[in-house]
Amino acid sequence: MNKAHGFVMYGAEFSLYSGKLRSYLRKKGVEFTEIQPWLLTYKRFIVPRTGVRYIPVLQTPEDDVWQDTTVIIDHMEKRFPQPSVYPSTAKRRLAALILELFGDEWLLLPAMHYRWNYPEENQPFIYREFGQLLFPRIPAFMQRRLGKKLGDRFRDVVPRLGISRATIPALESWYEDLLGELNQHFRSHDFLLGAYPTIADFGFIGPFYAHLYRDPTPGKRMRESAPRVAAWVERMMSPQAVSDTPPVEAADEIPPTLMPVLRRFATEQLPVLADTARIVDEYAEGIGTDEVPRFIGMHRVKIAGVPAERLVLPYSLWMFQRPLDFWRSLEGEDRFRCTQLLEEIDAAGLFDIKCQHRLKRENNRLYLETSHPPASANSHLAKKPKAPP
Ligand SMILES: N[C@@H](CCC(=O)N[C@@H](CS)C(=O)NCC(=O)O)C(=O)O
Repeated sequence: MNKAHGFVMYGAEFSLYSGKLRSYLRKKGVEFTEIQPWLLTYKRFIVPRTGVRYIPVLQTPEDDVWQDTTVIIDHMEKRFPQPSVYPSTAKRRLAALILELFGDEWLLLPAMHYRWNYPEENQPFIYREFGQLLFPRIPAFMQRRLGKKLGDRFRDVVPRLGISRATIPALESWYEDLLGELNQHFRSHDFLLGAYPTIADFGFIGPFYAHLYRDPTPGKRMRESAPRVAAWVERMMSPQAVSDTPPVEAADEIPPTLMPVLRRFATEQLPVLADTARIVDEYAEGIGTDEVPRFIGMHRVKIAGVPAERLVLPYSLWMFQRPLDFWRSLEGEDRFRCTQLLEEIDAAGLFDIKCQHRLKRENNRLYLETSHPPASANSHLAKKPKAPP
């Protein structure tokens, strides 16, 4: 048990990335308190200390305040290295990094679709949750009204992710096939890469908990058609930590039942990442400023094989740099084995994407790596610790 008192997580049950962090802290056995941020917590603490309006946020006992689950997990891994969530062998580690990216950034599609496109069952539930979180002290009917106002901001993003009348049938059958593959996988394995959770599981649990398990419509479907996936969600969210003893890693092998899921990354997400890299490069060469915006226009992509228009998301590219950097750092036998893996999942051609302009994350914002954030970039962060309300 990683006993260090005083970690505080600001997060919500219905928030995708909060589920990822909560699961990580529990599996690592980190003791923490969770605070549900309401309106004033955002105003007085989250925004001044992080400069952005995202959850989850983790506050350390030393009063460092971190946002972004990937960054938080990497800080925590340095502090609590055992048992590591990063496999020590090359092929498994590459697969884990790819699957974190796939879970975080691509499984957002079914998550957002099922939450927002089944209004009768889901929306009263989710509007109430938004309202209760942000305005806990007002009457229920007002909570629902204000919760709707906030929820609709998320709902309005759905079509801009490429989820439309044209893509929905293919997206649903794609997701059902994925559920089937995972259900089959969890017949023989407790977690994605085998006997213990890795960063791959934490990438997947975000969309799979808050939206696909917990929201009424997709939750019912999952429990009925893929009960082993539902059982994995419950394992991932249970308070029980994994053992302190570092797991002895098996040979550097990927469970065969996981290969279809890795192929989905290669055929679906990878071409979108390649096009994002091209657009970020154009942006950097053109009028681009040092800070890279959250969205750079729209691009034509395919979703579940169907053409769609979608927002260009530079953050996904920042996440993609992780497996890419790891892959580029490899030599000899490790490089050979990972090349084989990429070939087996049909990713070899595209994986070595040219990212002429790398992205870096500073003060919770994205910048072109060749540039320096302006001196004023820190000025949006409060220096003095403030007590959360
Ligand atoms: N990639 C970030 C994303 C955080 C994020 O997008 N959080 C959502 C809730 S799950 C949020 O706060 N969104 C507010 C918004 O988009 O304005 C992470 O891993 O923490």
